[in-house]
Amino acid sequence: MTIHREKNDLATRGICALMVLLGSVLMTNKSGAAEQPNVILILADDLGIDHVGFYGVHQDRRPSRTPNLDRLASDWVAFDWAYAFPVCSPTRASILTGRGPITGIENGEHHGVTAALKAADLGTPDEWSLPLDLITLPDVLRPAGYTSVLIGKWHLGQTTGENWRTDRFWDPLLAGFDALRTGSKGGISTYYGPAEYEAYGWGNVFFATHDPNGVHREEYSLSRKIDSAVEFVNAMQNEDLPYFLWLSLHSPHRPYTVPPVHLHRVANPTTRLEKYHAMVEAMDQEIARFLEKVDLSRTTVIFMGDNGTPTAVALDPDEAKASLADGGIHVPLLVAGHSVADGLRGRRISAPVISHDLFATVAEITGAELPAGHQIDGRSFLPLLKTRNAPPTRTEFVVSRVRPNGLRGNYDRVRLAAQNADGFKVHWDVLTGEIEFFDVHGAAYGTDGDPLCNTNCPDGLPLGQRAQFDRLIELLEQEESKIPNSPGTP
Ligand SMILES: [Ca+2]
Repeated sequence: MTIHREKNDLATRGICALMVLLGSVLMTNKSGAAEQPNVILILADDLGIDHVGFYGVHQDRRPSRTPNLDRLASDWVAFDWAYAFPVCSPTRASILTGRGPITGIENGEHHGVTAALKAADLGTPDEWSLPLDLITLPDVLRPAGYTSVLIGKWHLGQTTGENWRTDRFWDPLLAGFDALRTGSKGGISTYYGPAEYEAYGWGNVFFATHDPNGVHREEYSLSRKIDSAVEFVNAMQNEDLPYFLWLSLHSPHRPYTVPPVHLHRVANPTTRLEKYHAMVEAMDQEIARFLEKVDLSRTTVIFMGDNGTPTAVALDPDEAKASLADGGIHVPLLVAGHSVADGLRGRRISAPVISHDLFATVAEITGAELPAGHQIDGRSFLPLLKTRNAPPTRTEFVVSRVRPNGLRGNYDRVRLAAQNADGFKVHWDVLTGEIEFFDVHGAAYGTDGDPLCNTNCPDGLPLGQRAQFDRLIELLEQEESKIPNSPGTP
């Protein structure tokens, strides 16, 4: 399935202000219906459940202060078992396409974003980007009348040509977004000042819609993105055309940097953990500032982390980003607003969900339809927001960690994990053959805990556990069989 997009001209994009861009977009989209809610996805970068207070993962270790998220959890719907991929880019690709990296459910198609695009490679043509022809969430939202806008981190594409300093990279406009504001191609090198704009050597190209004169002020990056989001929401509040806003925060990803003093209460933060505490608290406070401007009667808001907390600051370093251990993939997820039934506010959901479910969920919320025959892995969890005793929308899922990026062979890491709604989970290191079987729900909350068994475990398992193990192994073998040039022997 191929989708054709009009290629926006870089130079034109560079001199257009956002609302000019939006004006042309809105004229070409079909008339939006007033009952179609806006959708805002706030994605935190590198925030696992261990640093979000209300999850209470480590009773003996202090998480970051998140008073606003904690308060929202009592008024929003909070998911206790939400998962993502263990690093940035695969999670973002899964949200945008509704598919896991390996999938291959349709004629061998997959997005193949199996690892984070590297900073050093973001400008070189041999790194792997999200493929240009895949159908994205903004692609399916456009015919439903939606305008899609990205504020913040992208991390899914590099240049399409030879000269990475001047050629166009595989940017969000090529992925279907209608407009961009304050953000960056990948991570940022500093949270203060114009150096952010130089991250990965691509200058102010991405930011041209934010500041066409190229004059950048010294300010805190997080606050600048929140300012952009507030400005956008205010500009759209009198429109009857719906929008999808992806507010893709860089926070609290490294560099671990002390935020402005008015945004946190950490006294003299000096260690990485203390700075991370301050960054999470600042993010929590700035999200609250943004949400004050959002009309939840017309808008559905989703807040999620993109992967687990990094090793340097995780409360358990063995359960951290880049790992398929629970702490590497178990993320906060909160939903509120138009799509949540009144009787479900404050409810905790124990059904498992995974990042590519966001695609299907947002599509259902907005009334967007997939092109005929197009298949995705994600399943809409909207029923869980509408009905108190709705059954789980999925009972199992698979996550992966494969390097190098792109599913092109010569792998140095192929790790898969499958988990079910009962909390049973199998890790498989395909290159070494190591297999471990866990009861995640039975372990300390939010950790894998001790494995029930390893490598030769079926022999010693009780019958019920053995059935669970066998099913998870079956899922893993299916996933592994789809890896091009797979190194494994199922
Ligand atoms: Ca991340």
